[in-house]
Amino acid sequence: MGSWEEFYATHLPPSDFEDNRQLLKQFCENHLKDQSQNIVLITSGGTIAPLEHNTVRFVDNFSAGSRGSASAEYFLENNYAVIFLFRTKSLEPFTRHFSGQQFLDMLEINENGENSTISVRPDSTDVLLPILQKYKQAQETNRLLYVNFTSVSDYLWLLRAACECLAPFEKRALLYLAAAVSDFYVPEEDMPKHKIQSTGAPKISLELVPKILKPLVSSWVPQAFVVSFKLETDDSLLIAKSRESLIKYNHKLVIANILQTRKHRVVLVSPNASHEILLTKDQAHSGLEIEEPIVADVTRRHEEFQVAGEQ
Ligand code: PAZ
Repeated sequence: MGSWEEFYATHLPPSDFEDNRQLLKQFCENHLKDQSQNIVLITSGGTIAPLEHNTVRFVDNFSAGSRGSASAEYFLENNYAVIFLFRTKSLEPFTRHFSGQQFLDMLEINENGENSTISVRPDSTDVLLPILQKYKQAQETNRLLYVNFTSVSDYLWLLRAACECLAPFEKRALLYLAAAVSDFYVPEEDMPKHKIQSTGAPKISLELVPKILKPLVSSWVPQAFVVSFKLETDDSLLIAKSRESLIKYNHKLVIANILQTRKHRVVLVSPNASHEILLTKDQAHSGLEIEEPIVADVTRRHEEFQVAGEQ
């Protein structure tokens, strides 16, 4: 595995990097002045590892962005300013509630020739209104910034840029790293320029992506409250791997989950303890999302962390 310094030295930033950096800078400057404003960076969705420079094929993963997009809404409800760093075409806060044709089904046409209008079906107002109100409130208070990425390299560039802007918030900054970032990639110098031809079975050799939590915790945002996520498919590894990560990177919390049960069970692993959040079937049927108690717990810990720092 190459070092993270080597990664940035050998991989170009995404083409819209400067624009996004300016947006991040502006958003953070606007909120920095208010001493009572907490801010969270949420990463969400998977990353691709391209196999060609002119990318036709890539290695991807399962992540839909449900965790990150739902959490963003709950952080807004807890009065955080939210930077939502998400994989292009993965779920986003507010629009995540409507998939496929669901949104169109909520509308009706009031026929009047050229003056026809559209309105929300009366039986859909109850669903749409609260979501729209919360979305508008986030927009009007300028508390939600969307920044998107596709490849693991784009993600790493944007993550570092976001951290640079978050560092001045010190303890008020919370990093909630829910994205499923590829552990493997093809370095740019080893990638063919054009589409791999199907004249023979290709030999693709993947390298390890450098572990970015190390510089992030120790140098980029050393005073922030950093929460990482750990996904496993083997339950017997979950807690041990989470503890290993806490010891290695020295951050505050790992939220551990298993692929198949991630929507109703997580374990919050801190250096001294672990705490399970488990949704009952009734809670899940009544519409409670696990991100609501997760975010309540994380914001409480963030608050305690800030208060402890003042003493
Ligand atoms: O995006 P999603 O809701 O489908 O899944 C969420 C998740 C499992 C990607 C997230 O909870 C997580 O564990 N992220 C970190 C994955 C890892 O790198 O171990």
